[in-house]
Amino acid sequence: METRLTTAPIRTDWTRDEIAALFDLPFTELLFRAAEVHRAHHRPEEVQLCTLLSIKTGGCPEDCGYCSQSASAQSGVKATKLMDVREVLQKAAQARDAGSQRFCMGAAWRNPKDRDMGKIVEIVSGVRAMGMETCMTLGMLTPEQAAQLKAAGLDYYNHNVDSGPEYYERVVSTRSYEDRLDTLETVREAGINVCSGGIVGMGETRADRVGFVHTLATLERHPESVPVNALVPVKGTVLGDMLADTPLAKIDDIEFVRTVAAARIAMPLSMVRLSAGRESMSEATQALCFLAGANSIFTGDKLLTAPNAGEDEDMAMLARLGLKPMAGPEPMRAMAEQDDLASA
Ligand code: SAM
Ligand code: DTB
Ligand code: SF4
Repeated sequence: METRLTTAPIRTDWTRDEIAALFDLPFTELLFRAAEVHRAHHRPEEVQLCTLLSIKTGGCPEDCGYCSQSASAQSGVKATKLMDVREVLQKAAQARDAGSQRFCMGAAWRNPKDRDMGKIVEIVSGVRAMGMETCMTLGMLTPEQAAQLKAAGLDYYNHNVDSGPEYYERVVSTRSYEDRLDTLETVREAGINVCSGGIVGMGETRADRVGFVHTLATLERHPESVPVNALVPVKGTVLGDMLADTPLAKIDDIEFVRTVAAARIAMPLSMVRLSAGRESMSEATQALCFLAGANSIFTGDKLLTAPNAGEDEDMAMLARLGLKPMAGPEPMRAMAEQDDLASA
């Protein structure tokens, strides 16, 4: 099926009340509207398969309350050095051969050191030369580092806002929401596609989830990629332990699907990614996410440090749902369309 394009305007002037009104719709109505938007801009029968690799694990100086890789967590994750280029390229080749289109690499850094950039650049150009789409998430960037990544051919840079601004401050103390937005701007200015999303199920309120979608949907230009993660509760992290003690704080699946649907409606052209946390979701919930507009999943038996369903299980799920792995490029036309609208 060809991607259909509509002339509906892409709005960046959403109010919080408007986003809240989406969340408040009857669930079936919300899903119906999100599915309509999805069909207007994307190929709804396709799901992009992506693989994650942690190229530098653990020992991170930041104190993100959800993360197993923070040096302040007691998660048992062992800190490692930056992986060798050859080893990363081997993993990328394995992922490509298993059907992944996109390779996302993460480092547990507050920011990369300039001395690491040579290796990072080699990794980006190597993975790209294999015909895979590349995404990196390395923490805060200077404009010079962003320019180096762009020159190496990096397709996307991931840097999540994680939640609404108010809740963010309760989850991370070593940096501010503004710091996050500044890096997004640096990435945008370097001409790299922006990947920014967040985590639901951290004990935040509906208003925080509204704030999260609102932040992304009111950026001057929507992120081309919006990962929506369900918290993977890890023992020894602040949030993992808090949720273990107060299980009622766990988000319900319907609310997770609502967040995906609101993101889809507010950011019609973006790739909305059903990211971490699928291990604790039924196939029925995942199917609702696809109906609500999710375009992609992380496959392979590991996320960065947490376990994930393997390729075989995912291929079987897609077959049962009658969906297929995305074969061609992402609807880049959609991005070009956004460019046109921005310059109109
Ligand atoms: N250090 C870099 C940073 O924070 O931008 C990159 C790596 S960091 C692990 C990438 C993203 O993974 C975070 O922004 C967060 O949204 C997500 N993440 C980390 N731990 C998670 C967890 N336990 N459950 C769900 N998502 C998680
Ligand atoms: C994103 O939003 N989710 C991915 C990717 N971007 C880098 C990371 C998920 C991490 C899940 C927890 C873990 O494996 O440690
Ligand atoms: Fe470090 Fe990123 Fe984990 Fe925060 S989310 S502790 S910055 S690796």
